[in-house]
Amino acid sequence: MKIELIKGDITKLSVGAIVNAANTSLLGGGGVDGAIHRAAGPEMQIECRKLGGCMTGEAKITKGYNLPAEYVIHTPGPVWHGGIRREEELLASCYRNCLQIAVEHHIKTIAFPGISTGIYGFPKGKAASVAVNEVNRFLSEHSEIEKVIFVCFDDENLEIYKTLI
Ligand code: AR6
Repeated sequence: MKIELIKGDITKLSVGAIVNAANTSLLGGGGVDGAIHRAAGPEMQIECRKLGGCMTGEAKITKGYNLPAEYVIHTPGPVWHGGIRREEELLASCYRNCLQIAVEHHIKTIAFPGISTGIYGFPKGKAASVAVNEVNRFLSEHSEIEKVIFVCFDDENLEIYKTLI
């Protein structure tokens, strides 16, 4: 099985890359984004500033600096508007683009938080099924990635993912 499920703090993981549920400025914020920037240290924000932001559904990579992870892949997920603004499609594109960047950087292990399921209000069940479907689809077409870890911060998300995997 290439997919693993864990409960915990993504900033503690010693993996090739962790994914940051960012905003389009890429300059940091609350939630997992704040935690990742705090743990990585100020140098990561300096690198982020040079990236010129990122569109929703796309992704950009930086080094991990003081994090145990080698890289951070930053992706702004969609804000949930009730499902009428292509939110599911945009969320799927976040997962796909992060995995594509990982392949391009020869990253073998990548850990995802529940992108958009906090401050951005995406329903957790819908978001988890988009995440699992998109990751499965990508892994079936690309053998380079050895492990994808879904990191659940709370029990509710953990239970949702358990039923899907
Ligand atoms: N490790 C793993 N997961 C976490 C952690 C952590 N340390 N902290 C929170 N989560 P959110 P969004 C989970 O709000 O909804 C920021 O201000 C959390 O429980 O971090 O994509 C950005 O700058 C939830 O399931 O991201 C944007 O403005 C998931 O991570 C905006 O928030 C995502 O919650 C992005 O909102």
